[in-house]
Amino acid sequence: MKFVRFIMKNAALASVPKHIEHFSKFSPSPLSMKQFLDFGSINACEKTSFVFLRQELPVRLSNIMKEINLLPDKLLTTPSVQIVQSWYIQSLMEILEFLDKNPDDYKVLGEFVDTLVTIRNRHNDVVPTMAQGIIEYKETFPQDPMTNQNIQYFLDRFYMSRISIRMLINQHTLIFDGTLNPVHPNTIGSIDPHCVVGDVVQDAFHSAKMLCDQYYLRSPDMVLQEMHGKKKAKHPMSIVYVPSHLYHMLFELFKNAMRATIETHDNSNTLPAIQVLVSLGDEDLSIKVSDKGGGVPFRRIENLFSYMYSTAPAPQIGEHTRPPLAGFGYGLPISRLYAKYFQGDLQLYSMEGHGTDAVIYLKALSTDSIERLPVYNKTALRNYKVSQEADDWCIPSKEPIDMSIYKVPK
Ligand code: P4A
Repeated sequence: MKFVRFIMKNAALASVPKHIEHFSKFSPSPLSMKQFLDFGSINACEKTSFVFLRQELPVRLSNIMKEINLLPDKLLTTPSVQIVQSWYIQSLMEILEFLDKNPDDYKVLGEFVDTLVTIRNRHNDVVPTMAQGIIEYKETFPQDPMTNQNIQYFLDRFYMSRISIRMLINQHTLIFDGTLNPVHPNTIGSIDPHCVVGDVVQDAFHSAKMLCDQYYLRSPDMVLQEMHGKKKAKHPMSIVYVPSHLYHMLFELFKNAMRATIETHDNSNTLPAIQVLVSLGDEDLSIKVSDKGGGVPFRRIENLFSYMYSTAPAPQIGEHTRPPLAGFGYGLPISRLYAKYFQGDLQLYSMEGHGTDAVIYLKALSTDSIERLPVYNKTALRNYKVSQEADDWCIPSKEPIDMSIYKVPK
């Protein structure tokens, strides 16, 4: 019996490349907020969602697995990246099991929910494990041509794919686990059709403030202003959105703003407040978080979003560790992906010597909030070819050249 199971398992494993080939030929299907809400409406059909997901999840998994396979061997063969890849293979195999099952059998639908929960848990630590892979690669090949740019390109697409797959899994498991959400009865899965932006701003601010007080024994206040055109907003502004995504972004921005504010005013008794402006237009709902924390030189802004530059080895036990407000890790790049996931963005406008404005742009209309998904194709493939060629912009020389040698004698 054990032997038969061994053979079966290996037969399934051997057929994985063939399935990846097949499913990666399909483009992922981006869903709109409306489609997400329809899956969770009164006449929501678990069977429809099941039939959609047993196709769509293999498509999204296979598209990104093709890109994992394009990583240079030196990164792909690190122990950590190998583990992550094995999780993707295992999860793909588990979903493929449902392709020949009967959608009208309620037991099949129940097993599918259980499988999705197992898969979600398996992938919980993908972000720190990939980060460890980057560390292993940097340690083994300190000066390899695989550039910051290549790693940035891959991880932005890889983490965006992961956000989207977890969104699909969360929606299905939350809506069809047979219970109502007792804490948030009006949410549909993880989506709040009336997500009150000001409330999420307050929540995220207060969490960051608690951390800040704990470590610095002080914290700046916040002033919140909501605008609708030229008028002050009468009603609290709301959008159709995933509150946990918005909270994640705001929490990150508040931690950064507080750290910068405290570190630049450490010999002052007062701290300038963090100003938040929520502005609703016809197309965008924008949230600006402004601080007077001294800002960052323009040259360094890109580094704040870089996976490579923000991947530092974990502090050894006993070693001095940075406070949790440091905003280390992947806070900003992942926050920007959350904003981009539903067609928004997150940008920093900093003025060195003064402070930083961080702006989250979201779509005001749910009809514009459509998933932004990576697709594996020839254009993507081109971005994995590591160029050995020289840059097409000059390297600025530090020493000005001696112009006198060009002087023409009179
Ligand atoms: N000034 N301004 C910011 C930072 C500094 C800042 C900062 C020193 C740099 C790194 C960091 C956290 C803060 C800010 C708001 C932001 C981002 C950066 O949204 O005031 O952690 C890596």
